[in-house]
Amino acid sequence: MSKIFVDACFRKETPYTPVWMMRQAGRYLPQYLKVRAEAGNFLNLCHNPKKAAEVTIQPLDIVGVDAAILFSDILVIPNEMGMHLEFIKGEGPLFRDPIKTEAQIDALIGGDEAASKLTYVFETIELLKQQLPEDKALIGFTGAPWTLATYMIEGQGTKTYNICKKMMYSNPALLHKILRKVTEVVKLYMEKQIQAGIDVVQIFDSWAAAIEPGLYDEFSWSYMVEIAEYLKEKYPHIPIIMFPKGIPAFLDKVYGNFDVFGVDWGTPMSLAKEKLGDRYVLQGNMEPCRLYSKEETTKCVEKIQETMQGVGHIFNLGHGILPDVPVENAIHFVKECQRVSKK
Ligand code: 1CP
Repeated sequence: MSKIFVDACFRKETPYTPVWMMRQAGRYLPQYLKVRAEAGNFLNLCHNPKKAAEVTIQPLDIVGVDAAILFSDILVIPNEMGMHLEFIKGEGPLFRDPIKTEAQIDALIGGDEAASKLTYVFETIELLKQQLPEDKALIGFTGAPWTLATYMIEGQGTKTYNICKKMMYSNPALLHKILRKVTEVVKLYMEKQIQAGIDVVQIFDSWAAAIEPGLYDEFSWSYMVEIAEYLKEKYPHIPIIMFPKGIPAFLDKVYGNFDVFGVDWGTPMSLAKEKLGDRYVLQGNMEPCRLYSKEETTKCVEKIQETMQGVGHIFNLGHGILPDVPVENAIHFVKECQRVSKK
C-alpha cells in the first residue's frame, strides 16, 4: 500500500495534502505526560523502545496526522559521542563539560562506534514498523551538525550563541573539526535508521538563523547537503526533508539533492514557492501560535492552500507545537488541512 505522505514528498498525485506537526509527540498531550511520568523522565522515555513507540503513535490516533515522527531527541547523538546529557527540570538540556579544545574533540567517540550505540532508537523504529498502520509513514530525524554543535559548544540552549560564534570567527578550523566529526556520525546514524525501517528523513537545523547568511553554507548547509547526498546515493527511495529555520535570505542559494524543503513560519510561502517551488516540495508553514485560535487556524490553512496551488506541498507548522495548545485545536488544524485540500 502506498503511503500518502511519501507520495507527496515525491510530488506524486495524492487524494489530499498530507499533514503532520513538528514536535507533535509531546507535552500538549495528556497521554504523553502520563507515559513520561511512568518512564520517570524524558531520557528514560527515549531509552525505552516500547514506551517511545507508544508516544510516537499517540498523535496519529489522537490528532489524526498522516505521518508519525520517531520519538527521540537530536541530543542523543552527542550523548552517545561521549558527552553526558542531562535534562534540568524547567531549564532544558545540559552538557556540563562543553567542547573548548581540540583534545576534547579528539576524545569524542566518532563514526560507526558512536552511531552503533543508538540501539534503543533502532529498536523503537523496529517496533513501530510492526505497529504503524500500513498507510502511515514514519519520519526519522537528526539535528543538523551546526544545531548539534551549538549545544556541544555552549553546553545548553542559548539566545546569543556567543561561545559558538567566538569559535566561528576566531578559530573556524576548530568549529569545522567538530562539524566534520558530527557529520560522519550523523551519516551512519541516519543510514541505520533507514535500515531499521524509517520511511522519510528530516534534518532539523533549528538554529540556522544564528549564522549570518553569507556564512550559512560554509558552517551548516554544506554539511546538511553532504549528509543528504550520502543517503540519496544509497537510498534514493527515502525522501529527505531539510528544515533550516529562519534563513529567508538564503533561499536564493539553496542547492542539493533532497526532496522537501521545510519552510519556517517567518518565511512567506509565496516567496518559498517563487524561489524553490519548481525544484522541491515545500513543507509548512503555519505560525505555531495560530493554533491558539481555531478561526485563525482555518484562515491560515485556507491561505496556505490557495498559495500552494500548482506546486508540491505538505502541510505543517512553521516550527514546533507549543505545550499549552489545546489538543482540540491541534485536531482542528489537521482536519482543516485535510478538508481544504481534498481533491
Ligand atoms: O517531556 C519533556 O518535557 C521533554 C521535552 C522534549 C521533547 C518532547 C525534548 C527536550 N525533546 C522532545 C522530543 C523531540 N525533540 C522530538 C520528537 C517528538 C516530536 O517531534 O514529535 C524531536 C523531533 C525533537 C527535536 C529537537 N530537540 C530539536 C529540533 C526541533 C525543534 O523543535 O527545533 C531541538 C532543538 C531539540 C533540543 C531540545 N530537546 C528538548 C528541548 C526542551 C530542546 C530545546 C531546548 C532549547 O530550546 O535549546
